[in-house]
Amino acid sequence: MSGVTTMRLVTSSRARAGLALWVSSALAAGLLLSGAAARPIHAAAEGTNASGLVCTSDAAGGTNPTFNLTTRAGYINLADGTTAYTWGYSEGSKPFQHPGPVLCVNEGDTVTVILHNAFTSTSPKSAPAVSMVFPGQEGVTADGVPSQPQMTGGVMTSLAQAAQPNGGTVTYQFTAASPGTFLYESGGGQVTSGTPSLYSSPQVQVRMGLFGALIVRPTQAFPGRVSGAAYIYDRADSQFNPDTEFLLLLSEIDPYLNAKVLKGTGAFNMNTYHPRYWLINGRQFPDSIADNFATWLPSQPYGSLAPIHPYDATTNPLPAADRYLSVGTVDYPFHPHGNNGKVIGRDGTPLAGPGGEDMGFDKFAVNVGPGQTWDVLFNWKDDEGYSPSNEVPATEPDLQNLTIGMFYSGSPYLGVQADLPPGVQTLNECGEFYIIAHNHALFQITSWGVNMTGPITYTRVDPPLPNSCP
Ligand SMILES: [Cu+2]
Repeated sequence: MSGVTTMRLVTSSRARAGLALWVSSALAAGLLLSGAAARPIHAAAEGTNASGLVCTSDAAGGTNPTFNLTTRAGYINLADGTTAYTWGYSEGSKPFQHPGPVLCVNEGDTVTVILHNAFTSTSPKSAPAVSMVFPGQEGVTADGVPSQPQMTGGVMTSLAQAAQPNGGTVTYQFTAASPGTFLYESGGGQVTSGTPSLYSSPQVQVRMGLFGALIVRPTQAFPGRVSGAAYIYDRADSQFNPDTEFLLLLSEIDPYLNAKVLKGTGAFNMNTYHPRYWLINGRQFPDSIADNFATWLPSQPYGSLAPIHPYDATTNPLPAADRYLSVGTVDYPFHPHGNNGKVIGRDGTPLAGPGGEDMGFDKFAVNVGPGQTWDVLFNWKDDEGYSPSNEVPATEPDLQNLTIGMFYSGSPYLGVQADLPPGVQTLNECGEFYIIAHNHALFQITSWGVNMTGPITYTRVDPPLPNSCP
């Protein structure tokens, strides 16, 4: 190999100091909102992490959190250049976002969610009542009484007590009894008289975007627990690297339904419902790999790029965590390329035998069904250790016989950058590897027929720390 540059190594203290300086100045300049954010930064606090799970926690930061969620309507960008009229839950008085904030709580917390229905007859025109349900949580109350289906004129019109439009509220409360990954979503809107409308249907309200993720973090003592470490469940074998925790909330859009809801009048036959767009965390590729809070996606704050480092028994022994959730209508067979994940939990339940035996299993494609959540641990191993001194045992074709993609560093070796042919551009910053991860129902990685968009994201394997990655 000619023209190979060696990886620039700096000491870890220098790298950290440099990173800290860069981060503080970048924060001051608002640069973390651009595509040039530093990695790795996954501090789980809203507005600071360029990639990875973004937690919304209780504003006061204490136990027994309270969240104020407000219904909003707005527009999201889709990968074919169009927009979709969508609904969402936003925190407090914040503007419309899609999907709703990721609510992070601790096991045992009494969780209070106050739903404010800000829908009015001007936005959206249908001004429906809206409720919330918390699948997987038991003993949920609404305004102090059991949360339960609501009937109007002998017809069930909502799965829970609903907040009426023009400022109605409902206070839901439950004890987050079990750790894991959960959904929250609309249970529809109870109509006070007459017959249920299209717009009050839970099916339609979830399709319109009234959903989000709820993360319950474990707090129990258990054998092998390391104080301060991160776990998915109350089990030592569910430990993961908290710098590499990722959310993949999968959804879909039928633009005809959204257009009908925007218009706010008339009927829509749900038997003709036919999604044309599929999304991860409310975005489509390539926006899916943009940073959290990318400025050009003001209503779609959450990215899904997954930056990790190679497994190393000493410096990086813990796996990354993927939390998959689906609010779709059909199975989404999601598969990270080149990697099995270890499925350790489903629907907020650890995969364990009656004696606590580890019943987790390796899986290539993660087939996330409607309403399901899957907790998956994974890492990436540089098993062969290929480097310029341990060359790939195959002759690389001449540059003029190659078509080089935009994520290629010019070298097959992790952490190495090399010459590229004239005119070839690269987004590869430090010899990192990009490995695609996508919905394997290939017709779903489209946007109304525009191919290679939709639920596609990437695992980004950076060279081991310390590295020269910006
Ligand atoms: Cu594939």
